[in-house]
Amino acid sequence: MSDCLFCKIAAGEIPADKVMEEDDLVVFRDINAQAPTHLLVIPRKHIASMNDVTVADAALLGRLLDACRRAAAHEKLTEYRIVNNCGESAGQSVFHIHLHLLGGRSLGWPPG
Ligand code: DGP
Repeated sequence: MSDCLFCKIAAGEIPADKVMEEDDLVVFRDINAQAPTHLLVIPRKHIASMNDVTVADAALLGRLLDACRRAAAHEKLTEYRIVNNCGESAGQSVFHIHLHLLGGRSLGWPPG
C-alpha cells in the first residue's frame, strides 16, 4: 500500500533498525521502545489489522509467530510477551498488522 509507513519500511524506502528480513516478513526495532527489547514483526503483505485477516492468511500469521520465537532467541530472550493491538482504542496507531515482541524486563499484567 503506497502510503503505509510499515509497507515503506518493509520495502526499504524508510530506514529502520532491521533484525530479520525474509521473503514474507520483516522484524525491526520499535522506534519508541517500551522494554530493553521491543521488536515489531510485520508481514510484507499489507493487512490493516487483525480484523482484516482471512483464513487464507493463517499460514502467514503462523510465520509471524514463528518469527517472534526466532527473534526472541536472536535477542537471547527465553521470557517475553507478544502483543497485537487491534483498533485505536486497543492502542493500534499504525494500520499495518504487526506483532510487538517485548522482553528484557518484568512485564506487568493486566496491561494498561
Ligand atoms: P501500535 O501502536 O500497536 O500500532 O504500534 C506501532 C508501533 O510502531 C509503535 O510502538 C511505534 C512504532 N513506530 C511508529 N513509527 C515508527 C517508525 O517510523 N519506525 C519504527 N521503527 N517504529 C515506529
